[in-house]
Amino acid sequence: MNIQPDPAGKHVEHQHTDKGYVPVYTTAVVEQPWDAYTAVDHNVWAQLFERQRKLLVGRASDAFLVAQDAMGMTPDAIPRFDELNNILQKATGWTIVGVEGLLPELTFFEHLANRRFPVTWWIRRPEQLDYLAEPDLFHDLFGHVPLLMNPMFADYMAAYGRGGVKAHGIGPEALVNLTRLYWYTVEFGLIRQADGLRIYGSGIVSSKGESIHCLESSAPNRIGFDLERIMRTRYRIDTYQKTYFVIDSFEQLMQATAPDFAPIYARLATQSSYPAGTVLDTDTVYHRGSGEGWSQDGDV
Ligand code: HBI
Ligand code: FE
Repeated sequence: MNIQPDPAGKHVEHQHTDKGYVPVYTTAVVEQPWDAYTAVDHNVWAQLFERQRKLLVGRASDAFLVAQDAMGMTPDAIPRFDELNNILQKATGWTIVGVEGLLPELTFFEHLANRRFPVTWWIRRPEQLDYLAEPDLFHDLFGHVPLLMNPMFADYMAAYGRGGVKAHGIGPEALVNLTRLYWYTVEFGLIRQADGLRIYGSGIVSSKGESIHCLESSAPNRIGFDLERIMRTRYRIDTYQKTYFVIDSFEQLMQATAPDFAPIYARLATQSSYPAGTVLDTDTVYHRGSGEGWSQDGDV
């Protein structure tokens, strides 16, 4: 961990993870400085919110859209964390807490295990509208927070946090395996609905380009959820994903993460990991059919 003074005066520790360099800021929880947001900040929120909501019709999962509406989020202004917490806490016991940015993994896991989701308090600048390297308020609030209204997903996220605290105690390899699970579900997951594949991953729903790419491009693979397959699959943080994993339901996600992962980590430690674009003959691969149709391998 090398500590370098950050231009903004915050101490930034650079931490090596599977994502390469992840800037890690202070672990402090901060109050949302709502009165300090400028008209430019509120306008960035409004532009991103309206653009994504238009894009997500027919692309985001029903569960995501229903949850976001239930949160009462609008493009009118950056939402107030305390108002969202009144709604969220009643629904699933989760609350959001303001932070400076990415947290050390153990701190992050401890928050999740206690049903607290850390939300970056600042929003990107207008010139960063289409991409920025680390999660800002829009990525966290628009992308991650709504699904915490969904009881099953909310339970999964808390279980994930408990698993993260345990993995941290086991060691760095276990952590890398578990971070891949977060990446390919919470950040970039797809879910199968009767009317086709849909998005639930926060990294996708908060990204204009990837909301389209993940379902409509012929480039990426779309592979049925398999816990150990995911834990063995590397990923990149600076490009669109080469592979998206598809769950059937949040119940499936919850059941898959119920068992103790220690024996899985032990098994994975003896096996090599897969490059992000790998397709195995044991994979269930989804192919884009005509129109809305998606077919799996072996479908007639
Ligand atoms: N910190 N604030 C914040 N938000 C995240 O999503 C986050 C984090 N720290 C670590 C992290 N995510 C990932 O490495 C997880 O896979 C643990
Ligand atoms: Fe995220």
